[in-house]
Amino acid sequence: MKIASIETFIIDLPVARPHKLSMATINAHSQVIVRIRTESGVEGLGEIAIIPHYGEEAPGAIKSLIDECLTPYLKGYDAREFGRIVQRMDQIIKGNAYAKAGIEMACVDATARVLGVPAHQLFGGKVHDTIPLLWVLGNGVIEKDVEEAQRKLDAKQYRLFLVKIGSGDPKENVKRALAVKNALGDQASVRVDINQGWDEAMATWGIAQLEAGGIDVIEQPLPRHDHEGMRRLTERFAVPIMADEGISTPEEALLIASKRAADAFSVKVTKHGGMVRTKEVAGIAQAAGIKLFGGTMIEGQIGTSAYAQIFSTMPNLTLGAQLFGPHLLTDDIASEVITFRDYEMVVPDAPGFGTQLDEDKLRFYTRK
Ligand code: MUC
Ligand code: MG
Repeated sequence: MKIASIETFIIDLPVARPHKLSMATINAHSQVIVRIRTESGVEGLGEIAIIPHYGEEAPGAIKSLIDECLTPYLKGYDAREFGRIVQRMDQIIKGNAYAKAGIEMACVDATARVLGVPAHQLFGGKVHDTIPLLWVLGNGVIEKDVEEAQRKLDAKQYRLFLVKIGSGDPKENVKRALAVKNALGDQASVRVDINQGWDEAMATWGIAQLEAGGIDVIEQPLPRHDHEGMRRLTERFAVPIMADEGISTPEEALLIASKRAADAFSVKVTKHGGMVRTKEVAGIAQAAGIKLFGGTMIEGQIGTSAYAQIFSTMPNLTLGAQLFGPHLLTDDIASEVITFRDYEMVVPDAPGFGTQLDEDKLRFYTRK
C-alpha cells in the first residue's frame, strides 16, 4: 500500500441559495479534492472544504502546499500507517491542518477500502448508527429563515437549526434569532453561532436575552484567544457555551477544557488536521466531561461521510451534527453515499467512505 501519487483538484460547487455567514456569503462553494493512489492501484479520497475569511485557509494555498511541500516527502509511505504519515507531515511543516487532513482522510479511505470495512472501524467502530442533523439558516432575513426552517421541519429533514448572528447590529441579530425561535416554538431547537463577533460586554447582554428567549446553544461568542472571557461566560450562563474557532489543536482543547472555558466543542476533521487528531480532541473532551457537536465546513459526499465516520465513534457527541452540506450543495463530484431518515443522517457502512469519484463531474467542476 505504498503511496505512488497524490493528486489535488480545486472545485467550485453550486449551492441551493446564497449562504450568508458573518464573514462571507457563499454563492459557489470551494473545495480541494485529494486523491491518492498506491503502487498496487488502490485509491483513497479526501475533501477539504473552505469557507472564505473563516480562518487562515485558501484553496490555492492548500493545493500548492500539498503538491509542492507534502507530496514529494510522502511518496513510498504505506497509506495504512496514516498515524506515521500525520507525524511525518508535522516534521515537514507546522500548522496547515486543512492540507494535512485532506491527505490523511485519503489514506484512511484507501486503508478501509482495501480491508473492506467502513472507516469508522479503523477508529474503534461506531457507537452511533445515526446522527441528529442541524441545518444552518443562512438567509440573513428573518422571514426567509423562518419559511426555510418550517419547510425543513415539515419535510422531517431537520428540527435543529442554527442562526448565524456574528456581524452587523448585535441588537438586530438577537432580535432575528429570537424571532426564528418564537416562530418555530417547541417544534425545534434553535442555536446561534456568533463566529467570534462580540466582545465580553456585548456577549453578557446578548446571551442573557438569547438564554431567556429559549436559545439552546451559544457558539463562539468571543474571539478565539479570549479564553478568560469564554470562561467567565461559561460560568455565568446555564445555556451551553460552545467553542469552535477556539479549538483547532488538541493542545488548545486541553487548555480550554482545563480552564472550563466552554461547555461544548464543535469538532471538524479539517480544522483539527485529520481524523486521528479529531479523535484526540474528542478524547480530551470526554475526559473533561465536555459535550461534542459535529461541525462542518460544508462538505459534499466524501467529506460528509468522513466526518460522519469519525463522529459515529464518539460517545460524547450528543449535540448532533451540522452535516447539511449534501442538502445545500446542488451537485457533487462523488457518488451518493449519505442517506437521511427522520431528522437524522444514517452513518454509512460501505467500505472506506463508501463513495466513488465521478470523473466527468470532477473535470467539469475543476478550476481550469
Ligand atoms: C462555522 O462557524 O461553524 C459551518 C456551517 C456554516 O454555515 O458555517 C460554518 C462555520
Ligand atoms: Mg462555528
